[in-house]
Amino acid sequence: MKIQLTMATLMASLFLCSLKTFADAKHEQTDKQKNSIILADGHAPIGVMGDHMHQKGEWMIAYRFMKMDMKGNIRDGQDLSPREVATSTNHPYGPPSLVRMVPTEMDTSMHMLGFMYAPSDTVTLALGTSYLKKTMTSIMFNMMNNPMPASEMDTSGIGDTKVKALISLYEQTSHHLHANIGLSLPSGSIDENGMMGRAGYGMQLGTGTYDFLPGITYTGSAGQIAWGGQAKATLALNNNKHDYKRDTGYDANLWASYRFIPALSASLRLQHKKQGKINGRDSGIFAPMVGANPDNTGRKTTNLGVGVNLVSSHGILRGHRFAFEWLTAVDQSVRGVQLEMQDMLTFGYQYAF
Ligand SMILES: [Cu+2]
Repeated sequence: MKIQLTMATLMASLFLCSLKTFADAKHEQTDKQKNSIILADGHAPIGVMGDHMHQKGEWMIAYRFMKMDMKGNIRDGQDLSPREVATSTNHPYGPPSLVRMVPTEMDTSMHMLGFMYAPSDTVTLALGTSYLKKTMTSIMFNMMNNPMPASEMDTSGIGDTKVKALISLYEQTSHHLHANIGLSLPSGSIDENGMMGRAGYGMQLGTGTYDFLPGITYTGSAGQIAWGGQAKATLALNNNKHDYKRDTGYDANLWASYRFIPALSASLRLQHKKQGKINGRDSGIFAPMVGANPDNTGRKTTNLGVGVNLVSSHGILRGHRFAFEWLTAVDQSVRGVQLEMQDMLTFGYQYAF
């Protein structure tokens, strides 16, 4: 715990120190940089994080709104009705011996605020924070397996904080490679309550753990076509205060875009990600609901996305970027019984100066 705190403090001070040099660096920007054309495809699809670096002294602020929809239950690739889930899913902390609370839908919306700053051409620092709202609709079954009216519950608050450094590894006119080194700090709550005890793992707002976030990003371009790939992992460094952590997860992305005019590009993205299962158990999560059992956590999802990037090079809108991406799940496998991922929308605004 001490080492992780020291690491966190170190990264935070690194970030703060670099802010000091901002004023000086700002003056070094040449007239050429000020008048250059900014290309829409200079950034990856908006759902990809840490895809680009900045030039020395450059800042960026970013706001993203993400909305994810999950609906319907699946097990072993089969759709299950709420009653099928209730009559066939074990509740290990019983009685009762079967789950009584079955989710039918879950919406997650997230507001993300990000800052980037480049103390040099080879290092870009990034800080990200978020506000989350999770809403879950469930059906409760009585002892005769008859459904009661659907009920809704939600949790909301600050999510985990991410501190990252992007380090350039290879830079050429049409090819770029950088390492993503990050740390996730447990600012998100893992104490959210439900109707009975703590809410399920999926309804909590943070991991409760310090997570190491290594990754690598490649981007390339030729004329009006740009492409890229990114692989990232999430490794929990400790067990949280409720005695669990998530197993290692990963997120792999491939994308390509076409630029119609300098200000507008459209993209396609293929994403394959794994969310690690809950390792350990929070004894405060014991209600007879599907999401209370770590056996019903962890999943692999393959998503396909289409997106649009917009940027202006002129006037007062110079440097302001707007982007939009819609991802839909094309394949997924879940451990145990879980809600099925449907789609995800991301809207983003970015401004570099
Ligand atoms: Cu940026």
